[in-house]
Amino acid sequence: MKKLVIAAIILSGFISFVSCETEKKVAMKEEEVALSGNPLFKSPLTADPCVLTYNDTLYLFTGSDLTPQGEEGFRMNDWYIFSTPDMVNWKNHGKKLTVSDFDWASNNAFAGHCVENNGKFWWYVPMVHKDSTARVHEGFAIGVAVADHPLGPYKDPIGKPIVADTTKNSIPLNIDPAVFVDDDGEVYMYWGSWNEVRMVKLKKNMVETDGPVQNVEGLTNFFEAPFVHKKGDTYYMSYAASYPSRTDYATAKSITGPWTYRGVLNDTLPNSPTNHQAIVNFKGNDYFFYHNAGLPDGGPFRRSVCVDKLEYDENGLLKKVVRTEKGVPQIKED
Ligand code: FUB
Repeated sequence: MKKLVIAAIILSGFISFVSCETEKKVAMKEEEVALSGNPLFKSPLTADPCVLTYNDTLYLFTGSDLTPQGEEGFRMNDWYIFSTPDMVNWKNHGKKLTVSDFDWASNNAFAGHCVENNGKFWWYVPMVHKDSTARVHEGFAIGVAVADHPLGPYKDPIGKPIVADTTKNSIPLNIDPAVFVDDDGEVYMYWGSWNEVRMVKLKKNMVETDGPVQNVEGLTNFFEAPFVHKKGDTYYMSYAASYPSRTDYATAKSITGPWTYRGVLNDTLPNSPTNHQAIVNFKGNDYFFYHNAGLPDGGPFRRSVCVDKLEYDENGLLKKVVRTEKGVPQIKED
């Protein structure tokens, strides 16, 4: 009997040791999942993300804040490209486009957008026009640079902007282009800031407008940074709403609207009045890119790009983004 009791005690000890070890292994496995972390990069300061996927790689295009700590106002001269195969291992390819690549531009490398079409990569960017006679309003104009690969080299193919202050029905601040190539091959550019948003069709050559600049209705609280993506039959227009800005969104059954307002997608940030979003599906996962001022020496003019998950509900509406410091998990491929 005594021997039996001793054996039972040893057995139960062994069982609890084994189950403890199993729990530890499960916990370790969870810990072992690598995460991107937010902000994504400690240096340089990055802002205004836009993203595209090509050949199993995600390319991230950003502006860069040069404003010294404690100073006010945007100082931005260049755009960078980063890439990743898995959301955790990022490569900084450096400055791939700069204001001086455009003969017509003088300064302020604000938020751009790069898209693939006709086997080329078209990087639309706003800057201030050099020519003071072209500056009817704030002087911003939107130009384009083209390349054969997402990493460039990029060249301005026309030597002039596509939309400027002098364009009929343009707005005081012609910034934040968002270009969308629709399934039927038609191309549209949205842009806007300071509560005004516009849309124009682009010709197949990607460098000229095709028809008049149109007003856009239905984007309640629109402030700036329009961005269009499509899932299934639905077009989603996300944008910076009010100021300081959060991100709101609207949906439509056509790229040209009408847009139905759907509410808040990302709340206002505690430390940056801008947050400029971009949305992408990469290897089956949906991502929401944005910037915050999350580095220790960050601020409204010293911003940093982050990424978190984007989720849809059962009706195809977007769930509010949950911002994290961990970022997103590494994509593991079998
Ligand atoms: O980065 C300069 C401007 O701030 C961008 O063009 C806006 O979208 C806002 O992020």
